[in-house]
Amino acid sequence: MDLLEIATQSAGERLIKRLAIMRRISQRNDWIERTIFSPAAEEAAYKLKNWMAAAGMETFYDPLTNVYGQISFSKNGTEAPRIHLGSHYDTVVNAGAFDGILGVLIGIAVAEVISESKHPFNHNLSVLAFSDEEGVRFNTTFLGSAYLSGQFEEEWLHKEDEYGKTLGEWLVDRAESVDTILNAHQSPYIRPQDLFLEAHIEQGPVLENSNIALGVFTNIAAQIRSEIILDGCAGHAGTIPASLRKDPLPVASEMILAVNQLCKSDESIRATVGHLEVIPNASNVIPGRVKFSIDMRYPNLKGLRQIHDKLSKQIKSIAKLTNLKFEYNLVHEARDAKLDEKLTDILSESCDIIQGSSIRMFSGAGHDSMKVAQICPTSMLAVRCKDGLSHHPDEFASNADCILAFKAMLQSVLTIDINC
Ligand code: HGY
Ligand code: MN
Ligand code: MN
Repeated sequence: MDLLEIATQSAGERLIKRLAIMRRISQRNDWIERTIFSPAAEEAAYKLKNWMAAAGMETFYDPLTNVYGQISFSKNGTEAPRIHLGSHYDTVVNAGAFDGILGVLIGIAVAEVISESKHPFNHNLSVLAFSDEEGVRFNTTFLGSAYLSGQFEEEWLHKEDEYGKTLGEWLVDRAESVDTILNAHQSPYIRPQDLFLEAHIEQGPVLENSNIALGVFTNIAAQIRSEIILDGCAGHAGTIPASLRKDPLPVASEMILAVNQLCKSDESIRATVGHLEVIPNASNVIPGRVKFSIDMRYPNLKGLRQIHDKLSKQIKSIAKLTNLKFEYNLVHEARDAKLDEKLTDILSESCDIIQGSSIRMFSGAGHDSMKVAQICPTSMLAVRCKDGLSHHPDEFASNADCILAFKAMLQSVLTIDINC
């Protein structure tokens, strides 16, 4: 075996070991959960930074605990165009062990091979570990990738978590001034002259049904998230007759049914009520407040906005017929992303080399790539996952498929270095 093959072999072994280490880093003992600013997220960030440093990278944290590293191989210094690899290291609640983190660890493995093998390389190579793609704490997504690519929005500083603590307040704890955050626009780390490649589990069944390990995403669906708050009056479950109740839960149920009907009406619409809060949430108390989320996806933002308008009107008309206080808040919107054709071709050719074929696919799941694609050429490698399951503890990608994805990503980076 030559140096490249030897380095690839050992980096692949470390990749598998690190996936196992990462799945044990969680803020819960009973499931995987790594939310931005949690002790688990910070433990993960620390490990990732050390692994990047061990790959020979100059490493950084930023105020949002993105972790990133760069080896400047370019003779034009650190400001020359960068090849960014990576994904997110935060997770949903009761998460799987591959969503996001696999792409980060593949990026580190590629950097290790190029660094260790001393393979001739002329680009600045950067690995990114985004801190908040899932948006669990503040119910908005892509905070990390938006920040690093100069797309941070000041209003996000006022978003509260479940304890009422705003992002801005979290930054004070982290000895970061709000100005630092807002000035990041001036010198983002991800720039138009760079490019970004993200490896990510498919989170769907297409690759498994096609009996193929790797594919390439060409487009990512648009997404909208909204939050509905209904306020009535809490009361004693045993003494208040129905006619005197101001119970928000039956009304919320009618609204949630409307969401479900919408989904059934058109298979290309994905609308989900994933978060439902009943307050005070006690069996012998009539609820006083109900909060729930609606997550909507559709191939393009124009169509999604029309569907969302129709649904929100329907929900508002249900609220109007009641004597409840009602709030409908649009909390997040991300336009669909068309990924870069040239990079998609390179990833596809790498899949052909590594596995003898490849397929081009649409991603219904959102990714940091949709944010970064608004700044620089971006594309994504999709990795088969068992039963297409994700956002679930049984989420699974085989060691063999993870290694194939790593090799395809390495192949793509070496091709880009020669041709771009
Ligand atoms: O929700 C999504 O599509 C992504 O997994 N954050
Ligand atoms: Mn996810
Ligand atoms: Mn993800």
